[in-house]
Amino acid sequence: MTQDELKDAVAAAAIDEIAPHLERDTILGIGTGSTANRFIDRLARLRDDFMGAVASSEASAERLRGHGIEVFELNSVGTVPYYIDGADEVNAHLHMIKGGGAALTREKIVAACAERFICIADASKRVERLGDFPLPVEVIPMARSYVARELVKLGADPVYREGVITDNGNRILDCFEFMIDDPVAMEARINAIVGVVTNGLFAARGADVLLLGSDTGVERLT
Ligand code: ABF
Repeated sequence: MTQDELKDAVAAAAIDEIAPHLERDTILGIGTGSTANRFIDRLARLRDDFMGAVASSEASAERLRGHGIEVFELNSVGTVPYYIDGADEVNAHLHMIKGGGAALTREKIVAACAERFICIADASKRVERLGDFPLPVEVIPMARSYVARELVKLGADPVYREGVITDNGNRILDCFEFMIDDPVAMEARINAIVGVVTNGLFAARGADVLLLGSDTGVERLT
């Protein structure tokens, strides 16, 4: 199977996972990226079975509206029963690196408000140790150089993602050469640097369910 077919398979599996639980007043949390897009496209067929969605990016909000799915502000919703999103890397503990698409802060906020986080990914995302994928860190623009120096002290090689401004008006530093042995501890250490808005480690609040697509089918890991 191609990577696109695997993404389709996990998107379909996520629909199967949530469909029996949808009610007329359900509002879902929806992530960002090409795997999440496939989920959104399939969700369109169920749009009369639930109320709407909270999106983790402007791009996903636009795609949802394009399918006639109402998009709500998170502040008016409170909690969502499910957050469905992709990942850049995921380990056996369902800790993830996310944020390759620069939407990490909103993704982490919606994930924090979710009762269950369903991660959908093809097998290429599954790793033993997080860090081959450069860890994104969203920073306040004036703190960019300071935060980069602090990240070097932690052992990373941060690179400014030129030309990218996040949905929140901030900048991204990508941490290369940064293998992460203790994702929960490192998430907290990076968050403690003044000027950091969010980092792309989703470990303190990892996924509850991983739907992982490979040539042998979709594996459900918890
Ligand atoms: C979001 O989309 C991000 O956190 C992650 O960076 C990316 C994964 O994208 P894709 O599904 O296109 O591989 O989930």
